[in-house]
Amino acid sequence: GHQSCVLWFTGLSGSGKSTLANAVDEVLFQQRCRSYVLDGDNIRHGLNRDLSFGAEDRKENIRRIGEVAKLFVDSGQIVSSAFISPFREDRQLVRSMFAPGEFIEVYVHCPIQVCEERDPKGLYKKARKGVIPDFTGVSSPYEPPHHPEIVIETDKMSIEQSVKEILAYLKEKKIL
Ligand code: GGZ
Repeated sequence: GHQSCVLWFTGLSGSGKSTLANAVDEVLFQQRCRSYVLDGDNIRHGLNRDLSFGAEDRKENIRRIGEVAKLFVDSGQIVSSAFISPFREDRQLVRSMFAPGEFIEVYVHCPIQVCEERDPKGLYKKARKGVIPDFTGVSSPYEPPHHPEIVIETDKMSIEQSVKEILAYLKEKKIL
């Protein structure tokens, strides 16, 4: 058995949040943990399809995701949540919904220049042209966490190494 918790990945578009969350989920599955990933694919396209990228809607996006994460945690799972979640106050609100130690903020740090070079969906290019308004890091702010539990620098570390670091944290905290 294992404890339940939420791994709250936060960072810029293209920083590697979803990739990391899915890689962690994969290893947890192999270790017979009950684990689930929340990301744009299953939330932004479903439950939150009515929300835009304006500040108020991002706030509501994160609030709802926090509530969903809480349901999964109550059901005994390890939740990996991968959203930009650019505002400190919104992340703080989600943190306050959980018991101490249950909310683990993972700052997926990567210089914007590197995210922009990766640009897998061509979104930065569109944002620079002004085709996409309010784009995080270009025309909308990203507020980095002051005291994240874990920092992963995806321009310096492999996915494998990053996953190891996160798993080591979970073991150290006796979640695994
Ligand atoms: C930022 C945007 C925007 C704007 C569309 N700003 O790299 P992606 O494509 O796959 O991930 C980004 C995703 C961000 O959604 P989140 O729900 O994580 O954002 S937030 O937590 O701020 O609510 C990006 C795409 O949606 N996308 N427009 N304007 N990212």
